Amino acid sequence: MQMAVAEARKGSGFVQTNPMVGAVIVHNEKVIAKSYHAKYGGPHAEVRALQAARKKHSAKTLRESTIYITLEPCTRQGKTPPCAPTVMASGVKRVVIGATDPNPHEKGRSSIGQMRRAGITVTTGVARDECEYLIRAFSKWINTKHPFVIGKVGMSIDGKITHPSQQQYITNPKSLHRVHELRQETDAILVGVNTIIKDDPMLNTRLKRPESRLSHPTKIILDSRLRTPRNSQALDDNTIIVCLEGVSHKQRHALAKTGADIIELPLQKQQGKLLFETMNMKALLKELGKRGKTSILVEGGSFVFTSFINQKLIDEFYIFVAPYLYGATYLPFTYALKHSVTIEDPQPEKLGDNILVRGYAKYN
Ligand code: AOF
Ligand code: ZN
Repeated sequence: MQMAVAEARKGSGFVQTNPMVGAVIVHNEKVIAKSYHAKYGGPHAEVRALQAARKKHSAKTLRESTIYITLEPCTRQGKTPPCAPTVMASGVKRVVIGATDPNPHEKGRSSIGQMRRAGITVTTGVARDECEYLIRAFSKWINTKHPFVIGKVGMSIDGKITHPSQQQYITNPKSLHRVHELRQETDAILVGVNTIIKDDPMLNTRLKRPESRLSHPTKIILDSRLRTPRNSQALDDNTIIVCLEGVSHKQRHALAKTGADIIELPLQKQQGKLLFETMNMKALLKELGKRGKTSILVEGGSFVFTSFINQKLIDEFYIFVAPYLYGATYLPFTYALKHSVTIEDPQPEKLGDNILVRGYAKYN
């Protein structure tokens, strides 16, 4: 199943709004075929793996084989025919499944029962945590139509996200590589306008692989009063600028010329008073979900992290910690929080001299 998870990950960046899925076929303890869902709308993982096995092996071999699939086979005609009948027709004797299908359209029509009634031995829940983790964005989006939100921060041990030498990254190249793997996987990357003004980042995916195998997330800039400089590197037709109602038409027109899409959110009021500069992030997530964004990576800065946390909207944290103390002069990860956050079951990972701590957020 670990191998099936690794197969699934090969579809990273190309399958949304569908899930990443991998499948491995084993005969006499030998892998005879493996495959994955490679492209949105394309054939599903288990069907591709079965096709690959059939090319090289006899029907008899298949009848003696086990197929490992990270996700339960589907039962509905979607963009492709249902997979459960194909799995049953293949004659495999055993099916091992990681995660059950969170798709509400599949609820109550589980293929597990169907396959068992057809005489196949079905085992479920193998490496369930990894298999569910693989499809966490899909699970949230398919059920709520809001994207899954990952908060990614690189900081010193004392929680600072800026430091004395502005030119250099706080975290090391290994951490940076993980960040680019995250960008490859997510549909959008979100930053505040201050980050654009100060750093002029490109916000693209940089991994050592051909351009055709790279996926660049849509760049989202939170910019309530449209202060984004027109020559910013991040501006192109894969950019969304989010502003508040009432911005200047002239400025809006000028920024739209770069190809960027501009979303205007309504002004918020509390007890009849206007709340300047506060954006309703939930309204934004709804808008992004409608546009088919299943996941977004929030990359800061402090004001953006604070707003998202105060509105309880970050689902998972990726916190990269570098071995420095910078002191009070520099910007903190967050400003005042309305409530504390617990990282549930934190998963530590050593990346050279950096430590990555990741886990789901629980708001207290
Ligand atoms: C995938 N890839 O390998 C598997 C999926 O519209 P369709 O036909 O592509 O079907 C999408 C649904 O199929 C999806 O919501 C999920 O429930 C199920 N399984 N989907 O994209 C796969 N096995
Ligand atoms: Zn399917």
